[in-house]
Amino acid sequence: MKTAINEFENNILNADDFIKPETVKEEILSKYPPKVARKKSKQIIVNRKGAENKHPEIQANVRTIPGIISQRGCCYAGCKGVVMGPTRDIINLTHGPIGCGFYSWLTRRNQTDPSTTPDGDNYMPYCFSTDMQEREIIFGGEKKLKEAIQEAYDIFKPKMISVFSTCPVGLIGDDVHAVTKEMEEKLGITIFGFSCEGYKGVSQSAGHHVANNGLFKHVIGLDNTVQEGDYKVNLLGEYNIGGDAFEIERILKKCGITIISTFSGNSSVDFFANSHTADLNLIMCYRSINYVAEMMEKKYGIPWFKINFLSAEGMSKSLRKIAQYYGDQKLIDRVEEVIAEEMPAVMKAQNEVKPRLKGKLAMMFVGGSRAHHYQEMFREMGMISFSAGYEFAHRDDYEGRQVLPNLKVDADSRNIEELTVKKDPERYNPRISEKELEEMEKNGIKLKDYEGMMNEMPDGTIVIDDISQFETETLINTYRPAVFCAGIKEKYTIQKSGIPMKQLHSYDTGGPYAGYRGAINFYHEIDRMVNSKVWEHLKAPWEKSPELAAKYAFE
Ligand code: CFM
Repeated sequence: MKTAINEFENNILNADDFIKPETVKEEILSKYPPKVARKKSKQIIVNRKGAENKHPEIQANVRTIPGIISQRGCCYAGCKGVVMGPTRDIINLTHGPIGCGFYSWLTRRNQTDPSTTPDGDNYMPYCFSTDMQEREIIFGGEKKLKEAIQEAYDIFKPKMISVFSTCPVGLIGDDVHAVTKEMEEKLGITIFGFSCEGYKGVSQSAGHHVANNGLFKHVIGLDNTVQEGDYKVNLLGEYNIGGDAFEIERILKKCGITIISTFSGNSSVDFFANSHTADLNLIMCYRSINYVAEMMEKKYGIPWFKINFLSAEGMSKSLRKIAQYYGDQKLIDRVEEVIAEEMPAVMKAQNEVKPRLKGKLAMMFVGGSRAHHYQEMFREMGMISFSAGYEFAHRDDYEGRQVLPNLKVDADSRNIEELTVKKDPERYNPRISEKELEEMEKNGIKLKDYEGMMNEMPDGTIVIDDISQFETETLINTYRPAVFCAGIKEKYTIQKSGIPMKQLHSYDTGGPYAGYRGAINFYHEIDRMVNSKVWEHLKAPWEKSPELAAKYAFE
């Protein structure tokens, strides 16, 4: 389908006939009741740099207005599904009604390869739940929880069990921590609980934080074995959706970089337990796991920096940053060799798709990091990320970490425990000195920093936090983008309006999209979707050229 947008070239945002985003914002707000409009106006931002070259402030991580259809999930989803879910050899037991366990079971395409750990344990194909009934809601569910832990232990003999609290558990006051402690003593394996009741916080983001705290308190640091390897890193916030982590592992290995642990794609709790022995933490998804990075730095002295392995350019930049960090000529040379080996195939694919995609618009509304990470990928195809937003990100994900000191801590955030972390008396070992750190900053290697999404988007783009169904439809109908990226809840309404829709959560059935081979996959996928003939057939033949036309008598 030929859309108005297709006529615009790269500089579309400055074209005279391009509908001004300010107009669209006004149009959206005019449909809301005044109170809602006031709140929403702070979440719909036209990204233009104003005075001091700063973009406007955005409101994020606040409650969704009741009645508005949002894309968000719950705290339990963030803790159990997102952070802990991809770990194959821990039994993740949902304490709650069966629906919570069932609908968080295998719905996220996080892949795993059990052959990479000697015991090959993999409980991910199973769904563990206490299947709470009215009985437990009235009389308490602790007894049933104890029995469930015992049963799981008897059948599987796992090395670790964790328990996730769902809404009713918090409401009736079951003490999962007392139960897990008692069972830990009884069974002699690591067992711990999460207070990740669905209603905590304002979205799944709260659950990430709860999961980070649990991992840090109960798992990280359990095994002090020092492994072989010249450059030992942890990969934080990579969940192996559609096999992304496999491709990243391939490339890092080729460069001679050892991954001690990935949190938590293709992971084992054995890797987590040992992760404090790494030299460096690389953060892929900042939103979901920055807490672990910060706490590991305080306790063990491991520095962190942000990388992005999505897009070929991102991959190369990140590899170079890692090599520069170590400053070892051997690694610097090896990284260049690997990039030179991988890039010809990437360029071939880019050159193939670019003429068909150049200047087209993409919109992406996903989670808390991908709406940013995929922009480079679209740029490589010549496309423009005109509108983007997160479901549950915080202001630092949009505007960068410099806003952190000004963040308001509201009642919903206060609900989530902040751990007090101190230097470990024996194991604290700062990997780099203050002087080296200064030296690195001078050379442009920024540690402990994230610039956020808005800084990397052109002027005149629209950024929307916690986008609603109505706002999505308005954007689509106004701009007719070449592709819209979001999740399953949005997929079919978008496709029905004639716009190709790519899921950036599950990747539909595709992937990997990370690394070099992933980028090639993604270019071809977008090209296939956007240039498919199917969109031409959206109107039935009789709608396009009616042979018979009728009028109502009153017309
Ligand atoms: Fe991080 Fe994620 Fe994301 Fe996320 Fe997610 Fe996901 Fe996501 Mo779906 S951890 S914030 S809670 S990158 S499940 S792998 S795709 S919303 S953008």
